[in-house]
Amino acid sequence: MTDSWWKKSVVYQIYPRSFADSDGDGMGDLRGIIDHLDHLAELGADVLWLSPVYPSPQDDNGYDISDYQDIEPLFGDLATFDELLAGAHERGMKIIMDLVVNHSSDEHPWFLESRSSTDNPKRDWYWWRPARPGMQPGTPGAEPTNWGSVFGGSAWQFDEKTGEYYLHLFSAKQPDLNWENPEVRQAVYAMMRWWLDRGVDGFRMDVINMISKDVSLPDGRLNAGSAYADGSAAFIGGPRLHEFLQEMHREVFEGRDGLLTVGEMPGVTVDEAILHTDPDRREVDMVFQFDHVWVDRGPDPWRLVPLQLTQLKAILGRWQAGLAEAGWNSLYWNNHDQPRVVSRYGDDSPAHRAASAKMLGTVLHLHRGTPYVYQGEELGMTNYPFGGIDEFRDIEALGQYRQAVELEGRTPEEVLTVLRARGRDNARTPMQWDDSPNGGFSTGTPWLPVNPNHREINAHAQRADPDSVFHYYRRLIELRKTEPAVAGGDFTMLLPDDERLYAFTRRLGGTELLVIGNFSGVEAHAAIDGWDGAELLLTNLDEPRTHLTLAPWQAVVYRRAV
Ligand code: TEU
Repeated sequence: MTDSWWKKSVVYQIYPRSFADSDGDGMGDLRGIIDHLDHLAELGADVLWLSPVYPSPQDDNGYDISDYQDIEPLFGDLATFDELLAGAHERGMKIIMDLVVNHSSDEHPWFLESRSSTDNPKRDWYWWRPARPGMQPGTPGAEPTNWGSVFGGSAWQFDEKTGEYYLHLFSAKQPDLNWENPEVRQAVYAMMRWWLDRGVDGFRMDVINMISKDVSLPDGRLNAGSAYADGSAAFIGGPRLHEFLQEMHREVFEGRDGLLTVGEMPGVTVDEAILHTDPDRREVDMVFQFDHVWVDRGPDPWRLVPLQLTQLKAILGRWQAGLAEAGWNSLYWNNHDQPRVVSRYGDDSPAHRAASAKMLGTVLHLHRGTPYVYQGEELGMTNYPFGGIDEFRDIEALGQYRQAVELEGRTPEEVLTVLRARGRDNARTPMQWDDSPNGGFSTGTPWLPVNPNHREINAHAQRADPDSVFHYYRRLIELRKTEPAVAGGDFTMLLPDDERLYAFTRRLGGTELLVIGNFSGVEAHAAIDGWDGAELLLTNLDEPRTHLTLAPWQAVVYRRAV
């Protein structure tokens, strides 16, 4: 791919069920997105990424797909999809689809056939295995491996009908597709071409670094206190991953221009990411790595670890340096799986919420890479005040809670403390459009409650306020279009040992930018020389009174000629 327009672009992620409900059933839909395209165009988004909109039993909110070539009736139909695509294109925005092909739904016709008998032609499209030798099939411990699923419990589901187990790294309703089988791969490529022919502009590829597995399926290491093992060594960055991605590129993307591909890759290393994103290797344009959102995760999954800024800088600095020559970074704080960043790495109290949201946006967008904005991030939306487990809807929260409390002897309170801070439903409460009872999201009963703070934090109020997080994000995105060093400059980290200030420079030709963010509630001075008299391009608060002394949660971007 020679054409790298996406280096100058910003992607906006839409989680359709929580974005805007046009028909009052409490669930967002495609018409709701069409109704709000102007909000996205005004913000300056170049690309919209839609989380899955395909027919699905909704066990994992659409990441369990039962038909890859249609639209979920709750969301609309293909005609409405075409209208959405045209509406986005008219406004100069592209649309990329979520591609979920590590697994399908157990209700997909492929799986229904596969499970029907051991000699069905599609049997081998999924991972079927007999019980552990010498054990009674279907009894505890007889699973083919000791792997746990991401959502709690075993990664294997026993199927009475044929007496074998199938692999599901996620929910039992998400059986893993067997990419070793060339028919599976060709079926996926044909489906991808069908969407591109329809006019979509690329794909975000769900857990794409899990599609190649070590076919010997070895047991994983069991950590003390956990009921199941982590099997990921056998399926993260597996033996044929590069081969499969290169084949996909040849079969699907070769000869097509103007597209964007981003592979979601939990656990990917910098070295692997260089190989995946080096344009000469023809795999994907960029990957989502996870190191910087796992920085506040300790060895014990049910204990919160506070953010240590020096670690965050070490991680992101390593990614910046690693992909400086070949490859390209994606940049994100938020998505539908992460808690709200202002509550996580910022300060969501009324005094500092807006400033810290703007500071976090500044630091992220000024790194080298393509920034992603998750719906509501441009408003500084916060985590939801969850009470008990009955208020969560996410299959991950519910499954992990069950395993931790019922099998591993954790107390409900310790598990809830972590779910409230880190649970995925924090990202999934409805978009806050205005101060009306359901935040303008729906006239019915929202599938997940709207955050009560929508009365203060909403798009309507922020569009009217030039000082809002929304207008700040708009200016930040605009800066990428007007200052070439934002997209193209090289990156140098400064002050790596400072626990409060995140500081770096970007340089392109004769222009250098200095970016500093104060990740704390106290004033802090940056001991950096040579910036007297530099032009202040952007700040989220008043101009610093003293040179390079930042107020709590302040961000500054300076420019100088070099
Ligand atoms: O997420 C992949 C993934 O690794 C998640 O398990 C994530 O790390 C975790 O949920 C964080 O708490 C993708 C999708 O983004 C997610 O929504 C799906 O549930 C998952 O794949 C299965 O399709």
